[in-house]
Amino acid sequence: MPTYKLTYFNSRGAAEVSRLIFALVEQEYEDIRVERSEWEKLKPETPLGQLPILNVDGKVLPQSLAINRFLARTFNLYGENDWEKAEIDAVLEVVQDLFYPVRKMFYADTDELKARYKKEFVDVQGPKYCGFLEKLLKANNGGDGFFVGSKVSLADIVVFAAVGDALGDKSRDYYLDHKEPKLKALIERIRAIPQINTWLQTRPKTEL
Ligand SMILES: N[C@@H](CCC(=O)N[C@@H](CS)C(=O)NCC(=O)O)C(=O)O
Repeated sequence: MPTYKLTYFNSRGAAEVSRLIFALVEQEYEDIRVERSEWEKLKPETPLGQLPILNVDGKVLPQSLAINRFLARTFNLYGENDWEKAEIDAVLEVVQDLFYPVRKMFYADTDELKARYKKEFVDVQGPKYCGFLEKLLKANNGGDGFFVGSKVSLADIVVFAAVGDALGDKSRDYYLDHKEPKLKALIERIRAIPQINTWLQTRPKTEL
């Protein structure tokens, strides 16, 4: 069995989907959390000067989405055939679309702009993209199972991380007080998976 080391900062951020996958499949790995003070020294030693990175038996992979897909393929969470993989990709792309306005809101220069983008997000883009997710979810088994096929996949984990977990308690204000009952129920189903729930209870507590 390969040895896995995941390096990121001490936050959920771009590493949490990978951590959730490791938790779900109960795969041992080293969860390395770099302090900002250590980062300047480590940065030039990383492939792109960015985190997260995944080290697998000495080989180093950058880019969180590549890492997530690699782990999903390795642990059989990336669909049963090419069509299912494409359906999973479609869900991942909706989440990427959802993240554009989220980033705009977080990186706004002034409090006034931040408030404006937050309102736009809560009123317009959040419901739009959560509506897309609800639609895709309902297209499979009426929305009472998972996004794709009959078992949990990368799609469910990514949506859980983005919509149910990314902003911590604030996630509820931003996304889930909307009208997407199936999406809301899926988030709670994923949260209730014992391995996921154990990770959520025991992981380091961080704001983001
Ligand atoms: N597309 C990349 C973005 C990576 C990225 O921007 N990482 C940030 C943290 S979320 C980083 O390493 N910042 C420190 C730096 O650039 O010095 C990914 O998803 O892995």
